Amino acid sequence: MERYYQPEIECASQDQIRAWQSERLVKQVQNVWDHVPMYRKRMEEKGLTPGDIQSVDDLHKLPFIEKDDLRDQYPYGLLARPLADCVRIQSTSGTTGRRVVAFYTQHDIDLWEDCCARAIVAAGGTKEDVCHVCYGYGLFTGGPGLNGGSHKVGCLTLPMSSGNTERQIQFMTDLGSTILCCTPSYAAYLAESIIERGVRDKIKLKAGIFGAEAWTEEMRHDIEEKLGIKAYDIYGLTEISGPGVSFECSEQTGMHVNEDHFIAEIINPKTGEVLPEGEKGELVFTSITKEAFPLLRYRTRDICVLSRKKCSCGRTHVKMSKPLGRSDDMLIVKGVNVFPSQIETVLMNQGYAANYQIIVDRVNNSDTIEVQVEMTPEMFSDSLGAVAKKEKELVSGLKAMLGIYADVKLVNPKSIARSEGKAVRVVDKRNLYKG
Ligand code: DLL
Repeated sequence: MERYYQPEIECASQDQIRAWQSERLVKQVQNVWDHVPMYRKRMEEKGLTPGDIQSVDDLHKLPFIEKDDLRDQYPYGLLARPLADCVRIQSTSGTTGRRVVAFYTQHDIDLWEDCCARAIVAAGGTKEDVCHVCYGYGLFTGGPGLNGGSHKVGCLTLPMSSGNTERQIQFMTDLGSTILCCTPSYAAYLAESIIERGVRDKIKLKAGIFGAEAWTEEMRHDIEEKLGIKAYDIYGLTEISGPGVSFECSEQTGMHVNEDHFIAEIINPKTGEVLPEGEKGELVFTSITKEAFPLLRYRTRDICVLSRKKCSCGRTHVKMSKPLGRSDDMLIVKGVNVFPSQIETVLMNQGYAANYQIIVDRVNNSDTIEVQVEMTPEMFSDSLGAVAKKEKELVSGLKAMLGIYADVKLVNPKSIARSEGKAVRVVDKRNLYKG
């Protein structure tokens, strides 16, 4: 079991972690200076040479890099190794703009899978487990990452990929899956389907490793209760490797960043200033061990808090909070910042499942926001008056949370499309009127 629990690394002292980071950062800076023209140019523009970066304390001197830089350099501009040394590409799931592709040498694949293996072990995984992976396989990193991690732990791995819920449940019951890996929205859908089919007592799941999209604590409790499991969060992004950049342990109070591979910083998204531990801001990562596609100070757009508080699991690597939203997912409605997660919290606190959609529009020059949420099956047979009362309760709950009026529409059960991957919760019609 302990194969991928590496206490000498995961429980190392802060001094040791800093020493590893400094040594690896210095090497990585020299590497990109030598091999990636864009980095050399950016550093020169700031009057920097590799010699200016002596330790992690100098990290803040380096320029940031952003998603647009990756798009501009598409496809090969940021490669730090000859293409012949690369064995894989993966790509982001973004639907707008040019896709971003990331390259991996075999060493990069290995370290990525090691990170996923650590996540599985932290969720209680051992070689006795049956690990059911229904993240998508292919260009998306979810399936390949957790698949590789599961192999390393020695679990029996079911490479299910996403979709075909009937078959997922069949295999889950026939083969006794014990660990489920998928997006939280798909886990919620699977839970709903398992209960509907009356096979809850036939499943042997004990843990779920859910990530790739934002989900609230309320949703965690709902899934845990419906499936009778412990649900662990896992975070990552294609640009930095994929899932496993950070993962939750038994304490379930944030995700340990694999600090021997990635340096995390929190910055003020407006000014770029580095913020002290405990302050909320944009998460920035530097990959210090990657060969093919190393990114220095990559702005994730995810809004988080970092904490070095002692963790009961013994791991010492810094913990990041669940992303509190993405700076580019935040909606500004009537001048007020609205995060979809705030809406989800209100819905789930009032007993609804996480099947909802947020529709933002502009009518007569004023923003409107409508939340459509499915009635529970019990409510479906209620009188119109009872439904109107429930809608009112939701409107006042949302007003208290967001500070603005949001229209609420209770819709028929099952009328909102279920997602097999990342759920699309927001339809911002205002974008249609732009340009
Ligand atoms: O979503 C990698 C992944 C796969 C992570 C499976 C976890 C599990 P991308 O498609 O590149 O990669 O999307 C990365 O997804 O910047 C976050 O905004 C969001 N995200 C990822 N994990 C979480 C999470 C994969 N646990 C983007 N909570 C990131 C909230 C998450 N958001």
